[in-house]
Amino acid sequence: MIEIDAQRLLGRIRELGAVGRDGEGRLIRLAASDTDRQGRDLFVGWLRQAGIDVAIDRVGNIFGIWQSPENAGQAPLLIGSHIDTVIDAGIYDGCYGVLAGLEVIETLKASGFLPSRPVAVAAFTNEEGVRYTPDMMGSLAHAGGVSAETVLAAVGTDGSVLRQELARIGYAGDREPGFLRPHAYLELHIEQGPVLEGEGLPIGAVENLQGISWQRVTIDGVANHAGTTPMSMRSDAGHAAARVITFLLDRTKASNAPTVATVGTIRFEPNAINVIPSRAVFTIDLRDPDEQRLQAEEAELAAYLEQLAAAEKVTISVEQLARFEPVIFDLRIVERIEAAARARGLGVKRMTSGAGHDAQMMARIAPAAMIFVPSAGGISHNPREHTEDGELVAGANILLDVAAQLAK
Ligand code: HGY
Ligand code: MN
Ligand code: MN
Ligand code: MN
Repeated sequence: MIEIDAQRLLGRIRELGAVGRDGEGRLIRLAASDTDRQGRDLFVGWLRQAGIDVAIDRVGNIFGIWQSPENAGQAPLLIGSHIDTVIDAGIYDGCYGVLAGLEVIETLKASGFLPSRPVAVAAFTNEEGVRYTPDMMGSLAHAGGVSAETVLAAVGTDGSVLRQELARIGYAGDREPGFLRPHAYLELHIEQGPVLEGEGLPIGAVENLQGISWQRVTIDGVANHAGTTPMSMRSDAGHAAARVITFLLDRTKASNAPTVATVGTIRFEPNAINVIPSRAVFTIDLRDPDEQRLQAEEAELAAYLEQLAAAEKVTISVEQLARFEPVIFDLRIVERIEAAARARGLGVKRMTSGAGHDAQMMARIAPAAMIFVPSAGGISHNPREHTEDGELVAGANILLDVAAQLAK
């Protein structure tokens, strides 16, 4: 059995993980930012060093395509993920899968393997969705779920426009999103949850991925004096926001369904210690593997907002930032992942992905599946994100084995 070059992969993960640190050492490579450009340049440099053709599409998705005169024009096997990060990120989320895809291509090339089809690796734009929404934006465009024009018109949380930012960092490519129609899609990713570590298993064969609903809630009340306004006479946007957050999180905590809810951002206006907030703006991230239950939770929230607006004498508006249904991956590929793990004597289990991934978009246009490796303490989107070197190498070797089968 051929093996990936462990030191080359681990070295690149660390080298990319050092790119985009702020003054406090936090890793921040938000989509189409200067630090994202640095990460992209590093990855493209490695592609070119490896003699792999580079193609960039209009929304900045980067593709490295290993093809020969014999197989060019065949639908490629595509291995992908992302190298943009959240704020104060770990070094593995997304980057591991992109660099393992590059590693697999270099290893197959060096082994003399002659694939019947091209093998490509993708780094998709704005998977994290922190600066521009929705998340998984580049892969959604590639899968035809949103037009390039809509993506390029996206306005960021900092008021930037994605089209201009991609041009500014030199990644406004010339290929149309979707120019590459994959024969199959594979994504290797850290689990970002506690399941594999909890069961002492090195490999996850991901068979499905939960639905995601992102909403931005704006509550408008009346600014007033904190000292002179009786409690009964307030239209307090801050208190209304607190009640929504408490309703939502208490409800999901009390439920024994797998629904998860997160309020990750909030701001008050005018945001002054002695002024009753006139406005509260916050985001809700609601997820569930079951579409019906996710819709039911969205309906419960909408009903609560309606009655709360009357009770608190405020107005409430909701903007849907992203909405993706649950996804079932390709069972034949899931079975190949399981068999490859067992052939290497590695424990493996089928599992659901709690996180969103580019694979959920690629599953719209090709048979797709994911491979997970453990996350220490189940921690991710946090600088303490960690996976052992041996686990990273094992996952990349499973990716290698399944890729060789699908590209044969
Ligand atoms: O939000 C997610 O699950 C992904 O990391 N963008
Ligand atoms: Mn990720
Ligand atoms: Mn992430
Ligand atoms: Mn993801």
